[in-house]
Amino acid sequence: MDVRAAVAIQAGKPLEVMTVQLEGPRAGEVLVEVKATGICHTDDFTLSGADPEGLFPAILGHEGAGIVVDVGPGVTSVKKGDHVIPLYTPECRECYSCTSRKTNLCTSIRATQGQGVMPDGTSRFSIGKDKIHHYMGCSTFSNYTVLPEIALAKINPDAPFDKVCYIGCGVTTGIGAVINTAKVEIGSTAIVFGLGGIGLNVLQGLRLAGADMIIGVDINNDRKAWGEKFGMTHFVNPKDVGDDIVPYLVNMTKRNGDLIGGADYTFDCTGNTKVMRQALEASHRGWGKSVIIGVAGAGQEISTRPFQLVTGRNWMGTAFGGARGRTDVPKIVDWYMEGKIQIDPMITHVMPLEDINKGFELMHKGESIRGVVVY
Ligand code: NAD
Ligand code: AHE
Ligand code: ZN
Repeated sequence: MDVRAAVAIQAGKPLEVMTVQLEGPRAGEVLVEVKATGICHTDDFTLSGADPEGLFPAILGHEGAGIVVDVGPGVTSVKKGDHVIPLYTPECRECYSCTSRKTNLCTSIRATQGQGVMPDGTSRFSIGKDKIHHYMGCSTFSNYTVLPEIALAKINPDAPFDKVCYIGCGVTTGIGAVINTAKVEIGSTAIVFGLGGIGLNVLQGLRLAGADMIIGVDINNDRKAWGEKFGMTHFVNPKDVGDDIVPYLVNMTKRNGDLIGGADYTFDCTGNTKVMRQALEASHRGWGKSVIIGVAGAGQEISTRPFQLVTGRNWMGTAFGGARGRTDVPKIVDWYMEGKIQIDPMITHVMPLEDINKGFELMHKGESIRGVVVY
């Protein structure tokens, strides 16, 4: 069938909106009409050429919501008409990783996902005779896409697509990093570096978890007001602090006669490796947990003095907030429907597919929190 898609033809170039061909679902696969998709910083990262796994041409987008329109042979968990959220971290419930119960990182189709193809090694997207790569197993910058059934979470049909698409990445990543990965307790102190589409959701996760002191750090002063909306108690702009923000934050988090200082939990939501180091070193000696959420470009590495770890700080990371998509995503949609979490205010811009490059420009200028394409 002919579908409308924004195609990443080449790294560093704007997406090109065009008609491409999509083949129907094969065994174990599902055809989804995408109704809305968020634009995540990771789409921009891959489009920039910094992603070691970046392939071109490709149809990017991994933060969608839509309706099942057809299923291939053998599909049992979803049917025509179901409302679904595509999962870039699938949940097969059978592989070594899923059955370990130690991780959300299902490995059953990770290899082909990274190669931009379906689990059988072929692509469903093409322009004429030329193949177009899938992206993160989702390709939601197309009004129709095909996914394996293990990569679809069935959700409440009353949930609005243009809001809950954000649960396909940003909301789940931010809240999940707090609840599933860091396991923050009531009364904790926390520092969130980077108050964008992910960091604000870390803030709302911290508020849900009952953290006391929640410090937000961002180089964009406009993010102070945003942070305050989602539970931030203090804001720091590193540009106002001078050379080294770490001692400043460590001092700020001293409480109850503590002579050392440092936050119980810190989160990097910038993708900047220098910030990741600051986040680790601003966590508390002896027990601090520092969670890397940001994605860093090809060739970049993190460093710190090993003494930081010897003295009990824990450096960890999270993908999709540690969420098991088919199990957890429907619950997060319900939290939204019940008013337990907020999404609407963070969706600052809504646009048709034709304007998707404007969504990327707004992100670059720091003007949007989440841009959402509605089909
Ligand atoms: P965003 O562009 O909306 O927000 C980034 C924020 O960081 C901005 O507010 C920016 O001003 C701030 N910032 C930039 N440099 C900074 C610095 N030196 N110090 C303090 N603040 C700084 O991006 P986003 O959508 O929130 O994504 C954030 C990161 O998380 C990206 O790297 C993205 O690729 C990654 N991500 C990871 C996962 C995961 O599963 N691990 C999921 C989604 C996104
Ligand atoms: N392909 C990159 C890494 C990109 C990355 O870290 N992706 C995150 C999700 S970001 C969503 O916005 C993730 O889930 N990673 C786990 C995985 O298996 O990809 C690289 O560096 O090669
Ligand atoms: Zn994302």
